Amino acid sequence: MKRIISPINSRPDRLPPGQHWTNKLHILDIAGPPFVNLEDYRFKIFGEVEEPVVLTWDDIQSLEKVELIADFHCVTRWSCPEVRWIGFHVNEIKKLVKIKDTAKAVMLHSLDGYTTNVPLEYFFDEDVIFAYMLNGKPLPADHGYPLRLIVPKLYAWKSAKFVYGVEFMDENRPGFWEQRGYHLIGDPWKEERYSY
Ligand SMILES: Nc1nc2c(c(=O)[nH]1)N[C@H]1C(S)=C(S)[C@@H](COP(=O)(O)O)O[C@H]1N2
Ligand SMILES: [Mo]
Repeated sequence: MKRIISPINSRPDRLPPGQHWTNKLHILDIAGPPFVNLEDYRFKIFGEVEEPVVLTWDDIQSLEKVELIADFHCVTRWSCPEVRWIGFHVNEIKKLVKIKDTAKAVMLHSLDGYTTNVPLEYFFDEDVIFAYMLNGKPLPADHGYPLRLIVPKLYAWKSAKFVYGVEFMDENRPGFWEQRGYHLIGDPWKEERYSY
């Protein structure tokens, strides 16, 4: 299994401005965990791609496994150090679909109705994975079972839990929190908390 240690973990400015360390992942979501039956679960890749793809849970398990160790920064000012995730790297998506040149950003779609947008240059980064395990165990329901995105270099609201779809978009359109004033990018080192 490939191991990635997010480069943010070794930066001298490791703790972004206005954040404090906590040793716990606080649970934050808009509606609580949805009920998921893995037999029926499907992961869809669509939008600005040549041919959309639909994966089953077995398909996801057959993708190359990676382990990511990364700090997790929530916009509500807590940061949790060295969280251990296992899943598949976002580059696996490039092997499954041909992304059109018109694609500029992705929208993550979640089973609780949540959405969040990530520009392509942040999405296809060395430390971005779709995770199905946390600290050596299957993702707990509260933390995004069965699958979630992890984007260590952006605030945690971009790390969509309960994900069922990735939509490639021709512009960086706002998701759930972004429509309510959160920043369209969300870089913690630039304190991109709000869009105003
Ligand atoms: N589907 C979904 N994903 C979500 C959210 C949500 O409400 N729904 N909340 C986000 C926010 S604001 C944060 S801080 C993190 C929290 O992750 P955790 O509950 O695993 O700590 O999940 C993010 N992903
Ligand atoms: Mo958050």
